[in-house]
Amino acid sequence: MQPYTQQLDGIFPSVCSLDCPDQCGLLLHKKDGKIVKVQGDPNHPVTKGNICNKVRNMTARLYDPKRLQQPLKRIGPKGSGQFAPISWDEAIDTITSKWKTLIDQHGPECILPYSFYGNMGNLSAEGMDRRFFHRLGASKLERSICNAAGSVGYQYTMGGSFGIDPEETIDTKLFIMWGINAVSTNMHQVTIAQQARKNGAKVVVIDVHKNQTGKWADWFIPILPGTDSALALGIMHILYAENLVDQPFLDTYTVGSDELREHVRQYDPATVSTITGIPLEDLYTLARMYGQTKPSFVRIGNGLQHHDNGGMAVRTIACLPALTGQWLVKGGGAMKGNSGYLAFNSHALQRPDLLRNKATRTINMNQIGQALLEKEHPIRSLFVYSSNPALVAPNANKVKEGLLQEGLFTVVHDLFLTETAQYADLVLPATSSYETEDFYASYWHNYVQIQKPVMEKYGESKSNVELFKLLAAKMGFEEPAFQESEEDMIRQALDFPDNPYLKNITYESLSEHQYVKADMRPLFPGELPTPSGKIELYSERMIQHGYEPLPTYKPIINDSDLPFLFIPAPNHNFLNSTFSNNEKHISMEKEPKLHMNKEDSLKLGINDGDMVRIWNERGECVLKAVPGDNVLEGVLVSQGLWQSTPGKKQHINALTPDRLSDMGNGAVFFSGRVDVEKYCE
Ligand SMILES: Nc1nc2c(c(=O)[nH]1)N[C@H]1C(S)=C(S)[C@@H](COP(=O)(O)OP(=O)(O)OC[C@H]3O[C@@H](n4cnc5c(=O)[nH]c(N)nc54)[C@H](O)[C@@H]3O)O[C@H]1N2
Ligand SMILES: Nc1nc2c(c(=O)[nH]1)N[C@H]1C(S)=C(S)[C@@H](COP(=O)(O)OP(=O)(O)OC[C@H]3O[C@@H](n4cnc5c(=O)[nH]c(N)nc54)[C@H](O)[C@@H]3O)O[C@H]1N2
Ligand code: SF4
Ligand SMILES: [Mo]
Repeated sequence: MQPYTQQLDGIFPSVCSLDCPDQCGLLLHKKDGKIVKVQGDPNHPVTKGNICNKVRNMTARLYDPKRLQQPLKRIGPKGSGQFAPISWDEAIDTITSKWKTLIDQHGPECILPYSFYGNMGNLSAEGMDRRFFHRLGASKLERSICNAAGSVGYQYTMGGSFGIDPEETIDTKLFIMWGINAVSTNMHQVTIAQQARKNGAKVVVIDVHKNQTGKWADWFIPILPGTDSALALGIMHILYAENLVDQPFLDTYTVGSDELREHVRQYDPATVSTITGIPLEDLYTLARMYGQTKPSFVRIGNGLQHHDNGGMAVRTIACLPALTGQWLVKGGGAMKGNSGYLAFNSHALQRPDLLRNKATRTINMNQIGQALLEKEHPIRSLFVYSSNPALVAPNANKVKEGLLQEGLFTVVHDLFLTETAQYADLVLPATSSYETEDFYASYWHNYVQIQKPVMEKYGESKSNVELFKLLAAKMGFEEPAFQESEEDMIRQALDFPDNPYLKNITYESLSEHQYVKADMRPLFPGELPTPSGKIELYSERMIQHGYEPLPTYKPIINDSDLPFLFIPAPNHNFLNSTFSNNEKHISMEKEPKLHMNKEDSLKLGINDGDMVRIWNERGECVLKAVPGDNVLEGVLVSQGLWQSTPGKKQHINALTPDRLSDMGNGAVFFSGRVDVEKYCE
């Protein structure tokens, strides 16, 4: 068969490459060689032809006139956004000769890659790039901006990223959507819950903001930010006190139930109600509902773990299903993320052995601003791809200051001249995921999918794999690892007998079927990858790592005396900063807003639609106020990562703290304090 790229017309299978749990199956419609329509694949077993508006409008991004077609070099002052086109030869020559000099003078650790999952394809996100930077001996990046705290927390309880199969939640009777804005961020979980609802299921949403998901719920429970572990401990208190626990399950499958029973006595409902802001009656109703409904499913979101205490919050909530024995019932249990089932051979893909045991330093991506400003052993070159740190990283003014340093040689590989690329010395055009071969493993629905290139490479753009091969060749790296094809790499990654769930997933089965499911089996009866093989309500390992062995509530850090907690969450029509530079998507989202409680707005003389200034010691923003009942007093919520626009102060991360969470060195975007006032020009 002709490769898809050479067929000018037709409908071709694809997969959504965005960092979204749903990882939809897609169909790309081509006419005269151009993709004219992006549609959901109706045959995909989970996503079933439904896709979000963002991706339905993807062609506007693919062929956006602003999309990069050629390499660019800076011709004005740093950050001025003035660039001139150059050839790929000149670009690769410039980078490699600069790096050779830097390595001779300062060693390879003065070079830092910065990347994340702008394209979830595993070859793009953690393939040839990792091989290259390992071989180079560059500083390593700790990629903990997203789910690090929660993953580590969940792991202490459950041993790894293993939750229930979302397809089974069709049988669930009680959904607790906890710190997840699923209508915007996991829409197919909402679709499944809707179907379960027809069979009598109830949906409870626990969030600091009554957003679209809260409005969709049968019962919305507003909670004060960063107090979720206290709520979970209060529920446990009531479950034990009212004998709503499943003792046979606890005896067989858990460690530490007796210790936990004693420990949660201190989290009496009155205390928990004060901490969380949840009325006493509601606390009892929720705990009893949870204790009496089977199967129930707790979908643990990413929002609640972007706090100082986020790891412990997830660790604590993950204990709940064990107390009532949910795990033995189809549709019962919890999920934070399911990446454990589809774990592949990342050693073969990333080749850390190419580092040859050199101990290189590691830099946390959440503290990139600070790292760039470090005077001792400074970072002298930053290579950014598949991420947009100037917009997405916390404490943005510091990031900007770092990027503006004259001595820093910055290269950005992206589809657009992003906020970060504005500060670059060289900008390289990247292909979209539809232009290159890759494989995708969902962290929610347990299917692996393959992408074969569908459209010709746009302009002179190159994929991540191609780019790092070119760089390797020019650096003189001769290892076979830098010669391998996409197909070779996919085969190596899937060759992983350590993970029995991957059994049926091969290059052949993917090429034939487009999506193949993990060989799923129930977690229980069975052994978990915890030290005891059981659910660890009490964890010895946590003591070794310096934590309390039992789930515990610790308040978030008060980082100033300012009166409001600020929650700058994602929005519906962007994906992190992706789409924030496409007119179509901006028009769907309109403008950045600030949600506040109407009592607070009354006290401050702020009316609906007023422009308000929010600020703290890190920075300031000016947004449009939306007073109402959607947040509790003392809480402010914005949505979306809006790009800097002349005359507007809407760079949300100018306000966010860059300290690290209790576990996994994660980001704490939602634990910062601010003040707010009516804005006068
Ligand atoms: N449309 C859209 N979809 C996306 C993304 C996007 O930007 N836009 N981003 C993608 C990515 S990378 C990720 S990680 C996921 C994130 O998606 P989610 O898992 O939904 O996480 P967030 O949207 O960050 O936050 C979820 C909710 O947590 C709430 N929250 C904040 N603090 C607290 C708290 O202390 N307690 C509780 N209970 N709730 C709290 C916020 O108000 C928000 O409604 O979505 C992915 N999908
Ligand atoms: N205030 C606040 N800040 C946040 C969050 C929040 O909730 N609130 N969420 C955080 C979270 S959970 C996350 S995951 C991060 C995400 O932060 P990032 O990983 O930086 O995600 P994006 O903003 O989507 O940027 C991805 C970039 O990759 C580019 N790209 C796409 N495909 C490719 C490719 O194949 N090759 C190359 N070279 N580039 C490509 C896109 O054009 C885009 O510019 O943001 C974090 N920042
Ligand atoms: S962003 Fe999420 S919901 Fe939208 S098409 Fe991609 S995977 Fe599906
Ligand atoms: Mo994320």
